[in-house]
Amino acid sequence: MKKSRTVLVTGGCGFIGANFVHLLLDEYPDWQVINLDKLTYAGNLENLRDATGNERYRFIKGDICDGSIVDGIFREYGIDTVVHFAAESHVDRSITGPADFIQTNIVGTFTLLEAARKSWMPRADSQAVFLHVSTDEVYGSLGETGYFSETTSYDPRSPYSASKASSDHLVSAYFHTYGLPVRITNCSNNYGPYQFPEKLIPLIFHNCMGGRELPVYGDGKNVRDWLYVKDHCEAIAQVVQKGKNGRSYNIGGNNEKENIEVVGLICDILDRKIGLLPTGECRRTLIRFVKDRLGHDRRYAIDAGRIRDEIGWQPQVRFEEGIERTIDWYLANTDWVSNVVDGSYRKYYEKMYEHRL
Ligand code: NAD
Ligand code: TDX
Repeated sequence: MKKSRTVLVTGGCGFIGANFVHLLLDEYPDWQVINLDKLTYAGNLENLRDATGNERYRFIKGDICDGSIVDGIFREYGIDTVVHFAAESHVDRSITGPADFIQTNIVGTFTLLEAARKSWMPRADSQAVFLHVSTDEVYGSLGETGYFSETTSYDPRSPYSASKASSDHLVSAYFHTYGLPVRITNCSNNYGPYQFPEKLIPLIFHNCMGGRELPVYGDGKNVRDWLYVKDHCEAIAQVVQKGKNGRSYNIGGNNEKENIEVVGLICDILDRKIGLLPTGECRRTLIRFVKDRLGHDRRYAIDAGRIRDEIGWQPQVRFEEGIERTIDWYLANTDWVSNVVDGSYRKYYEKMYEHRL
């Protein structure tokens, strides 16, 4: 039996957050969702167009670093669950401009922790959960062998992963110091609907559609462990319900692939689904090896034994199926992609949704 909850989702207009809000509205009928999102370049109200008018859903435009907004939400809605996605999430942007990453990922997480502490402590309701959504990148880079487990030492290499590692440490500190009921999930690379086309898979899709070059960093042999986004969202919902406070859970897809393999596969799927390029060539001819990302982590791979054994979660969607589904979604939503790429998504609805506490 799923208990009723009032969930503050932060960053619900981004890629994983929007998929998570859809999951809750579709499959958790007793859960109310308050979505706090600043609508940075990565936040898109189009992602939650279907939720408009749903009485279990409320959107609030605001910054997680703004203590008065966050405190007001806890007071007004009686939040008993926080699922914290909001972050600056793109490694390349963290290399060229780290300041926003420090502000949102560290100061923003701190602001939310303080609001939860003031609202819930010293005696938090037994149902209260603060779930911090984090990444496997906090563990650094693997060589040819081995896996990240929850006991692997933190060794972040980019400003992005360092900011996420800092926020993970703050979250843990609030458990040890104040007894705040926190949980952390560290997940591998996600793919699926609504991913911003700066990330590898949607970027390659978009460039393939326009017959543009496909940039592959370095030798293309860096390895990522890909997980279909709906599997990640279900894992998070399970950790909210069945996880233990003060504990972290690694989430992964058991699906290691070299980048060049992923890029080649997208080319092949598109050649098959929509035909060759107008020149008669296959899309693999668009691949270009370009200058490597600074500090590019070589390999990520997750040991997801803890969440499997303690919570019973395992990925359901095989990569071959998930990538077909993802390409089909992007093909059916070319307007979504072009609105993002030409910037027109920024104009939609923003004013309509503005809410002052
Ligand atoms: P995203 O960049 O697509 O979305 C981030 C969302 O947060 C956007 O809607 C943005 O408007 C919002 N946001 C940013 N700064 C904000 C602020 N100061 N206040 C309020 N809202 C703000 O990110 P994503 O890929 O959906 O990732 C979500 C979370 O999951 C992040 O914490 C990320 O570190 C983590 N994560 C992502 C992946 C992945 O593969 N994408 C893997 C593991 C973990
Ligand atoms: O144009 C590209 N060419 C390329 O070769 C891009 C954008 C990426 N790459 C490579 C870099 C990585 O090895 O592809 C791999 C995947 O890159 P991204 O999609 O940028 O993801 P990554 O850097 O691995 O980080 C992602 O997964 C972990 C998310 O962006 C993070 O938020 C998450 O924590």
